[in-house]
Amino acid sequence: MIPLTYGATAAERRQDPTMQAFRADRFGQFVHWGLYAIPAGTWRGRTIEFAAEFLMQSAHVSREDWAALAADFTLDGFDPAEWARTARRMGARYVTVTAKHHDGFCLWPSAYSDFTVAATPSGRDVLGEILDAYRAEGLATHLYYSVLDWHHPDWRYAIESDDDRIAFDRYLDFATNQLLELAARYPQTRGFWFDGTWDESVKANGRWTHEIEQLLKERIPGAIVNSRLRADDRGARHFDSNGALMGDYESGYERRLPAPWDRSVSVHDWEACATLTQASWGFHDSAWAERGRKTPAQIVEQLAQTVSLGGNLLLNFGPRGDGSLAPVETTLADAVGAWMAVNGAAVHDSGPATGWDYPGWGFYTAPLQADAPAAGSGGVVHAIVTRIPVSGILTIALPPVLALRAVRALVDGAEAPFTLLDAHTVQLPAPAATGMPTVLALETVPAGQESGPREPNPDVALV
Ligand code: JFZ
Repeated sequence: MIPLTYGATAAERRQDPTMQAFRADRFGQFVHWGLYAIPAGTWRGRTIEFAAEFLMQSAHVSREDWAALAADFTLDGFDPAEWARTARRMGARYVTVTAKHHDGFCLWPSAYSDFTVAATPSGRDVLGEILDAYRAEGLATHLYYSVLDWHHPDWRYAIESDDDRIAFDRYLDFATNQLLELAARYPQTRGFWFDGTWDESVKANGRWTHEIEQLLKERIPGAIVNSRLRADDRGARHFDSNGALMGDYESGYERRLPAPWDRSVSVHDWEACATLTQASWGFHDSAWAERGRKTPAQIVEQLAQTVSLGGNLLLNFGPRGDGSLAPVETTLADAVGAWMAVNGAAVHDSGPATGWDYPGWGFYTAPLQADAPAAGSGGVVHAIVTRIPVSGILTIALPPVLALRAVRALVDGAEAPFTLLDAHTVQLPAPAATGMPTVLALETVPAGQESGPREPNPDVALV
């Protein structure tokens, strides 16, 4: 064991109500919105095929020219209630909003910066309006905060001189002030999603990352903080030099997921974030961004894989410069939402199905229970079928302690006939292709009790 002062603070995963609620939510909406949504990937006629929120850097825009965009932040199509309804209909249970991204522009009227919504034509507290709108729809709210800041003169990428150290210490005071300001203004914030922490300057300040996490948790008891904030005494990130997770959940999965069979990841909480387009988080108005745009079925497959491995999925939306949602994003949200309305029981309040091996044709999820019953006690496991075998046959390998009593499709409650190959292996006709994953509720009982009485399955919405 390497002795550490600023390493991991908890040996076990959190089990308090706030953390349990976050875990059970499973599906969140990420919102990247800021000045970068106005040029939307094109600067002075030149489209840059890179993430829109990086345009200031990728198009070599000066601070002054970038700051001038604030005059065009006019909110002409801004309707946060519509964003929130879209997220709720989609089945998201929380939202993470970019309070400040790398360009330093603040969506709230921060007392510590002159580069905020207060300097835009409306002068409104845009962030506060967004958070209120989501809470009105019943979603929990988290704040994204970039420590990296291209606008602030004291930001440093590395500490190479005494002057750098003095400037960067001032910068960290500024960031602390802003974060405590956010906690004071928006005390209903459930979590903080830190980003822009990968540079040498931050890695050399593991102490600050530790202290700000503790301070935020003092101000907002139960606040949830992602691992991306953290560095330890030696600059190790996410996991400390002894391999223990820092922060409350791992936030390293970005535009990728753990392998479907890799159950090792479910020993801690984690959240993956995903883009709808190829690689832009902010709105990118271009043919380039449309290449590789994900379909509803792809999103649902990612969600199923994530839940089966004990993670959350944070799905990104990038509203347009005027504050309206692009129709292609609302259409996607509604298609995912239509699937969730029928099959949400396999996602919400669910997690890995203990003892069930990855079947290849999809994913198993099981209800999260505070007092998890013994693995052999039976109950419902959801089979989310994402890859229909060409044989047309679905094979289910049951954990040896369980027997199958019935299989029902969530979409219509219809019971599917199945055949026992041996005590633990079952075959059934694969569901018909519909373009979206089919969810089957597998009703299990302890092995030896499979002929017992049948009860109605409360997960099945009978139509
Ligand atoms: C960061 C930001 O730079 C980006 O604009 C967006 O906000 C995203 C959610 O986070 O981008 C990253 C951060 C980490 C990795 C890749 C891109 N990573 O660990 O691979």
